[in-house]
Amino acid sequence: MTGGHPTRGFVGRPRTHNPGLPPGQYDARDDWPVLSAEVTPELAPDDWTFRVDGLVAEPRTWTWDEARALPGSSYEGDIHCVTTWSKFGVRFGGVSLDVFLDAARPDPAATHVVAYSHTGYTTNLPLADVTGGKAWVAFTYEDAPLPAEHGGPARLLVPHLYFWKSAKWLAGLRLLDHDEPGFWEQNGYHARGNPWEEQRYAGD
Ligand SMILES: Nc1nc2c(c(=O)[nH]1)N[C@H]1C(S)=C(S)[C@@H](COP(=O)(O)O)O[C@H]1N2
Ligand SMILES: [Mo]
Repeated sequence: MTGGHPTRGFVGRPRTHNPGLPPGQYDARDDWPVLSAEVTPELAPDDWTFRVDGLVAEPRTWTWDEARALPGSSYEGDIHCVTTWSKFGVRFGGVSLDVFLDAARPDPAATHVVAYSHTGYTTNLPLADVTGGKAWVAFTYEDAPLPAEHGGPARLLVPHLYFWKSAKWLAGLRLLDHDEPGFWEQNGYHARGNPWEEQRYAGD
């Protein structure tokens, strides 16, 4: 017997039996697959804008410089794609959606949003899933500019839902008083997409 400290175990996460892994997911480790329905657009920061419209008191559009000048915040945690890969401990930097929504002042009747991309991609979310510090307009990944294929210059980040909700090349949010299925949701995917409840397809 010695009086040594107990060992901390091995460094790194096991591929299975990871309590952070939602049901049916695997740990993609260093891989970050690209999943795009569109060709990656050539979208320079100077051509990027972000708009909040629909059921708001003050529809607003921000340029890149205006958005980058807002108070920033970051997300460090996990992301989960419905195609079953998850990534652990990733870091995105950006601006909380709360900052944009507070400026536009949502109508009390607003219950849902449709996020839309500069390419035409859409995805729907309950307003409650993009407020309260749960969603970002993300500009950086691991402290470097977000790569174009991953949605740069800016994407939506809603990490507590399946990653198809995190619209790449984000152009805006439209606030609605009802739910309106987006691109994948019209094609059989779940309206909300909570990975912990395995809400992959409509009816799950
Ligand atoms: N504009 C746009 N955003 C999108 C998609 C897309 O096809 N177009 N795919 C979604 C899906 S299905 C996933 S899993 C993630 C993938 O992001 P990644 O390519 O950075 O891994 O983006 C989401 N956002
Ligand atoms: Mo996906």
